[in-house]
Amino acid sequence: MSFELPDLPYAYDALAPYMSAETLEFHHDKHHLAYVNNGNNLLKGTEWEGKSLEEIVKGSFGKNQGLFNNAGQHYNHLHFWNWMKPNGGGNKLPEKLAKAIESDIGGYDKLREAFINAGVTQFGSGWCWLAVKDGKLEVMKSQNGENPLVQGATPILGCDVWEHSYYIDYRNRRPDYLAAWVDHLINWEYVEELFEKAS
Ligand code: MN3
Repeated sequence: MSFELPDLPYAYDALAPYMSAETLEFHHDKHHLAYVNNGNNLLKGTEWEGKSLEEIVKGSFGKNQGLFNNAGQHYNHLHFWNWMKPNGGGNKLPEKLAKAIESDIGGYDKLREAFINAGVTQFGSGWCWLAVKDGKLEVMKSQNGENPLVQGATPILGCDVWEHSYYIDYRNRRPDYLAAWVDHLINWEYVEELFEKAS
């Protein structure tokens, strides 16, 4: 199978004012498309041709850096578009997820603080995450195109802290972008769906 760029699950202007149409046009139509095209070119003739995206991401990590970068970012962005929705975010957690966050992280406020802190302290490009590892929820961060899959965990929520994700709307204010993202954009239903699959 080859990588394909999906349509956004909402209109380009649906996430404003927290994420502008201009940001989504660049981020989806140019950045994600480049990962798709580069990934397809680099996948050709490798042992991972015909494998699932997860298998490609895990298999190419540490073995084929170029392919991994693009496959990892394709995986991350496929989910990233679905981790957001209009009128999302805040403490509106589905029940099962709320219980797990309470017992594993200490509640929504602690999760919010730890998640934003992970994104703010990721030096340079990368991602911050909520992932399931050994049956427990954990906040993580990663550099560049890496994600919790290569740390033996399953990501259920992730925020892109590459500058291309926020510079048009927030300039250098990454903490403001992360706070707005958590408070207004997270699609908790999609997070719950991935949580159910992972646990
Ligand atoms: Mn990105």
